[in-house]
Order: sequence, then structure tokens, then C-alpha cells
Amino acid sequence: MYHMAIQNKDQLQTFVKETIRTTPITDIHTHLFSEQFGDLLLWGIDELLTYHYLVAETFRFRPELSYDEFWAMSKREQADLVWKTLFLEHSPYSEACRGVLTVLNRLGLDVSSRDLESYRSYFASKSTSEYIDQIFQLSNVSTVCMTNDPFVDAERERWEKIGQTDPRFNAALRIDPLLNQWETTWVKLKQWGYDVEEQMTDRTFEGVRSFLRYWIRKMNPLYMAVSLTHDFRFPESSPRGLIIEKCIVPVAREFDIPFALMIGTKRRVNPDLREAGDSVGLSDVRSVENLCAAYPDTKFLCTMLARENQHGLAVAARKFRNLHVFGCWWFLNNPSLIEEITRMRFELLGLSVTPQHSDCRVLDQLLYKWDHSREIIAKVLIDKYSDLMDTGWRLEEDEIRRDVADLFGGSFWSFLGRKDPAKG
Ligand code: HDL
Ligand code: ZN
Repeated sequence: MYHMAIQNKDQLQTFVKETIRTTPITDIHTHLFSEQFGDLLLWGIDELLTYHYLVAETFRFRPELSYDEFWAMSKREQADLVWKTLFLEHSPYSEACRGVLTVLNRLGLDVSSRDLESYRSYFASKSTSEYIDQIFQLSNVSTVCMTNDPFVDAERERWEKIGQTDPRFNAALRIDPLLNQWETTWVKLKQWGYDVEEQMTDRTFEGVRSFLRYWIRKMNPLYMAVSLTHDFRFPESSPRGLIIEKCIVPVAREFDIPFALMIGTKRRVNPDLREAGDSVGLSDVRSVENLCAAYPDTKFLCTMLARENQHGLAVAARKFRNLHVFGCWWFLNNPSLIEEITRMRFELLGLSVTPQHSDCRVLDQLLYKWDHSREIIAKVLIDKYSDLMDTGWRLEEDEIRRDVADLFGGSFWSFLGRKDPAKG
């Protein structure tokens, strides 16, 4: 194939930006659901405005508003208050506010009108399936990975009925209650017919392994995932430590799927904020290194919530090829931190990293979370390629296309040892 070399920095900038804009993305962690999951899939302006990030920001300007009063409001009333507080009474330049406006703009709505009712009528005219198609097409996301938690009744019941799901939506088996609330979770497993007891016995371990096998066979997940608080340590002679050692790791290897660790939350520091009440804590990278070292044949995906953990995590990934780092998670999903973290990762890990995931809870957020991140990743990549040009390295267009495809899911699929189903 004729190689087209990049001739100068202007051409480099233009080509990288266009390649970043047109390369489809595999979004490896979201809270989205395919249409078969019914009202578990959130979309539209009122869901966008009541995203828990915006709820937290609204309360900061409403010292007189009681939490109970807010939670008693309808979704529409909550959205009205968020809109009034964060968009009309104050300029909406926080990332979560800006995101709502990016979505409206990308849908072709008149953001300058500030006419919430006109936005509402636009969404009211959409059906779920046509809107899913529209958002995937506009955001140029090819597939998303869901967060599928069999301990959520509404979700478990739907899995019992669902056959083939939408190929744009991959599954991930989320097991937080198994690892973080064993003292109550074991009772549920027993009720579901698994031969477990509270004590960490071989019988219990086999019961938990059969639970995992059942859901992996049902969901065909890309990976198993857990969110862990900042004080997570491994090894640890606790139910969490033992279930990881005796159940998660062996079953992950049996099915050749990674175990994804999302580490660093501080749960419900303000419980009145509900979903918005979690905070961040400094985590222990050593524990991730211990896991990778103890189980070299098991694949680990990892993202950490504290900015201060990012350098250590990137260095850990240099030590362990069975560790794949991903995303600028949650409180890190802001332009200044995405840029800092992406620069550090590209300098330490090159292409062997997945720089971003969206964590979308509302379908339309795919438009803004990826538009904003594409722009930053392009900026960092241009700098990195520009440094290469300065050494006399010849940059080829098809190699830049290859690199961007790797960063936007290719490295993830290679790490999984699977082909991207969206690529046929
Ligand atoms: O545990 C997780 O997957 C987190 O992403 C939480 O869902 C968090 O509330 C969130 O939405 N972060 O973006
Ligand atoms: Zn998440």
C-alpha cells in the first residue's frame, strides 16, 4: 500500500484531528443499557439535567433546600431547578454543565434560546430505538460496555428474559455486593440456590464460583468488574481478599476474561446526596502490583479515582503486562486532568493504554463525553507526533490511523484477546 508520509506540522495537526474525529470508539465502561432493558436506559434532557454530578452542584447554590424536599420532587421539577440554578442564575462552565450544552448543540438545537421547553419537545418527538441509532451515529461510538449487576433486581429479572442483546452493547459482570458486602450477600446467594455459608470454606468458594459461572455464561461479559473503596488492600485475610483469590481469579482465568478493578471511592460521605454522595480517597497501588504479580496468567483492567494515584498506576503497568490501565474516571473526567493524565500515560505507556471511557449514565452523554475527550487526546497526540517529527522520524498516515484505532479500543480488544464484534 502506498505510504502517505506527513510532510509538515500543519498537515500533522489537520490529519490527527480528522483521524481522531472519524475513528469509531469502543467505550469500555458505561452505565448504559440496550433497549431490551427498558427504563434502565436513561436518555433525554430531564435525565441529562438530573445527572448526579449536576445534583451535587445544584445543592451548593441552594443552602435552604432540604435534601428530602429535592428528592420528593418529580424528575421534571428537579430538572427545572437544576436548569434555573446552574444554567440561568450562574454561567454553566463546569464540565457537567458544559456537557449538557454540547449535547444540545450537537443535536442541532438552539442553545442560545435557553428555551428548556423547546428542548423537551424535541426529545418528546423521539422513539428510544431511533434515538439510540442517532446518538451512536452522531458520537461515532461503535460499541459500549454496560455495567450489569445481577444483584439489582430490575436487571436480574430482565436477564432471565433477554435473548440476544443489541451487538452495540457489550456486557460486563459487576460484582460489588459480592466483594464489598459479603455479610449480607451470602444470604442472597443461598436464597438463589448456591451452596454457600457465611464462613470462607471450600464449599462457599465453590458456591461463589458457580454463581460467577452462571452469570458469565448468561451475559458473555467482556470482563468482571468491581468498584473498590480507597482502603482496598491485597492480599487481605478478609472475605474480599479470599473471594478474589479463590473465586474471581480462577473463574477469570477459566473464561479468559479480565478482572476490572475500579479503586478509590469513599462511599456516601454525604448520604443525603444519594448517588451523588460518594467522594474520593488515596488508594494503594502496591495492592494492584501484588495482584498482578501473584496472578501473572490473569488479566487485570484498572482505573483509579485519585489524581495522586495516576503516576504510580502507570508505572505499575510498565511492570506488569497483565495490567491494562484505562480511563479518566469520574472526578478525573475533566479537561485539565484528562490532559495531564493522558500526557503522562502516553509518555510512560505509549499505545498500551486505553486513555478514556465515558462512564455515561445517560445515553446522550456519549456526545459530550467523547467530543470533549477526543479534542484533548488529539491535542496530546499531536504534541507526541510533533516531537517524533523533530527527530526526523517519518510519520505515515496509515500508522496514525492504526494508533488512534488502538487508543480508541484496539489495545483493549488485543488485551482481551478478542475481536471487536463491531468490526465484523
Ligand atoms: O462505580 C462506578 O462505576 C462509578 O462510575 C459510579 O457509577 C459513579 O457514581 C459514576 O457515575 N461515576 O461517573
Ligand atoms: Zn461507572
